[in-house]
Amino acid sequence: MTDERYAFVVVANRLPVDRVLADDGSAAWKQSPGGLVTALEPVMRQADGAWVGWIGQPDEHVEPFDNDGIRMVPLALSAEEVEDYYEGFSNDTIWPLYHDVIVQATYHRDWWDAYVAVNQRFADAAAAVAAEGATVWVQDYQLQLVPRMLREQRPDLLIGFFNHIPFPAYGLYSQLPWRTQVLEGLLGADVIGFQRVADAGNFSRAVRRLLGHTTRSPIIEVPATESTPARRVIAKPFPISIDVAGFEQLARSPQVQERAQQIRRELGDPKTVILGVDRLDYTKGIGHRLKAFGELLEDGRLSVEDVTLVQVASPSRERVETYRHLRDEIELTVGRINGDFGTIGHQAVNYLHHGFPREEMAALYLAADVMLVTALRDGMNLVAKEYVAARYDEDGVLVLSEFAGASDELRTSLRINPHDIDGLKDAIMQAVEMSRAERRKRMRTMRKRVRENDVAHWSRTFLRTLAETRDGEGAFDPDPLGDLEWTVDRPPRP
Ligand code: GDG
Repeated sequence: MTDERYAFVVVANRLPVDRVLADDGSAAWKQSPGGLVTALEPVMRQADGAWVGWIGQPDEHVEPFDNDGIRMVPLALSAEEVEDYYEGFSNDTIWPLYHDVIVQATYHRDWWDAYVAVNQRFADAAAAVAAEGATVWVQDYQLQLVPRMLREQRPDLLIGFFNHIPFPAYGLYSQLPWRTQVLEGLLGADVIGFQRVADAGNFSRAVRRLLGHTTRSPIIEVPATESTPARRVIAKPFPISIDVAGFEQLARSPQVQERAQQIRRELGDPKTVILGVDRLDYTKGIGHRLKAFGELLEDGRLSVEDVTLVQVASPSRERVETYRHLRDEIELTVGRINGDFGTIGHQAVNYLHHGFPREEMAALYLAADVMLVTALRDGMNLVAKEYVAARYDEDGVLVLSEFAGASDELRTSLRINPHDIDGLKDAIMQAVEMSRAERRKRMRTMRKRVRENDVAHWSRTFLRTLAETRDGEGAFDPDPLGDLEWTVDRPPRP
């Protein structure tokens, strides 16, 4: 490990970098894609802190290093741990359970044992690099036990936890064989952040019912034990966002604009380009979207001469069986639609199963008249916010599932229930036919909202709430947060 100590430490399953091999065979680091990285990276850069996380490859032992002003503290996982803790418990137990069991959650005691052991190692690694009284911010569902494990070793720390995915209703959560241990793990934090009001409510309800603690939103009273004093924990929503200004700047660059026009030309200059961008995940409702689009072609309400659907489905979790099935199912559906409705000159669905650079994503957003976000359940959905941030021309229509956290904020999108295929079809038609004046009005309102709540606002609000849970003034040193305007708009103490 390292002897250096940091006043601000992020703990996440993954480090925000991937190891790549340069042409000459030497190793280099490249920023990896994904919601969490996109959201936290700008904050870390400004805060000059340390980030504890897995390198992304099994059995890789790498010494801590600096990357673009962020201290990286890699944690090694064995192939077996990756299988049981990551692909197993995290992605095949917690992920489906927390996304309302869209697919069945799998419960294995071996996976749970690995989850406990790996969470302990993350907690140990964070404890080793955190300075006295440091702030430690633990991220996401893979590390729910870390807050308590960390507090047991280091009661001096200020501990935050943010859950990027939904927290399920009690009726579903109570399936989890280790439901009390997970709640107790999370309650080791001083502040537990969720995406939506409903998620925070579900969590508090589970705490009341399973542990019997008193809750008075947003406060949870954790009673004293033989060895620990009584504590107050805050559980409330902090809707995550993106680097709005950075994204808009990218979209405004001449190269991206040129590329957006080129994309439309390459698609054969259709009247309407519809776009979907998702990790290939069953939570994203890609199948529902394809069904609606296919039926619109079949009904003759849309024609392939006029409309093209571009679907980016970036590869995800390909070692988990459910994901392999999903890929087969989606690709079969795309093939059917193209076979049934395509012509020599016009493809109905342009399906892309690979990742793209950020510039290409921005160009796709600019090229798209209609953006489809049809998630069956989604913590937030940053793609929806990126589309809005990219549309500096105040054009484009966002069709947005009410089951994505983003729909709480983006209220002038066309909000849909993706299970209601007829409703989804009507919304797509409304989007395709919407007047320029109405598109502008709706987009303007959404742009105002995302500008007000960008990722800096998200992290600032969370960290300020965290700092204020500590008795007395100045217990947390705000200096590492530099330009984040730490002291503005202090809300009243809860
Ligand atoms: C989890 C929660 C929550 C995707 N493909 C490419 C690419 N991406 C980028 C998108 C976006 C991010 O990945 C995806 O973020 P989402 O929010 O849409 O979804 P999840 O990955 O499921 O994220 C989610 C999020 O955490 C944050 O809290 O919103 O609800 O599930 O930024 O642009 N980026 C690039 N190439 C790709 O091919 N460059």
